[in-house]
Amino acid sequence: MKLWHCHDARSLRALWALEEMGLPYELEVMPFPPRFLHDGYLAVNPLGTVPYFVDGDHHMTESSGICHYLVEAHQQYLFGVRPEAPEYGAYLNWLYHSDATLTFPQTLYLRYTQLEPDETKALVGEDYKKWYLSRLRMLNARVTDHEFLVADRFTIADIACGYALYLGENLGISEAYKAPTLSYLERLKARSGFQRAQVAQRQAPASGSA
Ligand SMILES: N[C@@H](CCC(=O)N[C@@H](CS)C(=O)NCC(=O)O)C(=O)O
Repeated sequence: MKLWHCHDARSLRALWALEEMGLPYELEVMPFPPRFLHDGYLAVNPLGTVPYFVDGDHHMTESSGICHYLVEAHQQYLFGVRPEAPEYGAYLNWLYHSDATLTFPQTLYLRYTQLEPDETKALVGEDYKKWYLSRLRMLNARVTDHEFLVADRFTIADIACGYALYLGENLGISEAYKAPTLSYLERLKARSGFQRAQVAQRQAPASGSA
């Protein structure tokens, strides 16, 4: 398996999952955005985004989808929920929620306040920040009286949604997180799998700067 990654980008979901599962993988860490700063990356992934992931004939570009793939294709059910379990619907819902509902407005905040800043777009960015924070309502309610999102154990749903919380922290917009959400994020970051992913992304040889 090979994962193309940029430091702390959404590909961290896949890297964190690989580390939690203890699966062997090759990691290529590129400068961000790789579309411009990593020669030849568009030939690998025409979208130019990270993650890009290859396992044999399987090629994937969706961070939460890769986590799901690893559970199913590599039989990592310790980190997943089987269809016959009562929590299966909730599990899939959190997995999709992580990117479609949470990371989506964060990306627009990042784009309009940091990557392409100008006065008008900054207002749009601020609006998406508020939108993102209001969308944490469901997660906050859940972690107020549960240690993890589903099945009373750590799963890839925690990786997928936990990454969105971590991205919010890196974007400097976590000051509005409620106390249960903040403690949940701290619990996730304290995991050895998360720490190993951090070490892996720091230690991988840098490649392909333009
Ligand atoms: N839905 C995809 C989105 C992938 C994505 O947009 N990744 C961002 C990094 S967080 C990226 O590569 N942006 C650079 C670009 O669009 O050129 C996922 O969850 O993996």
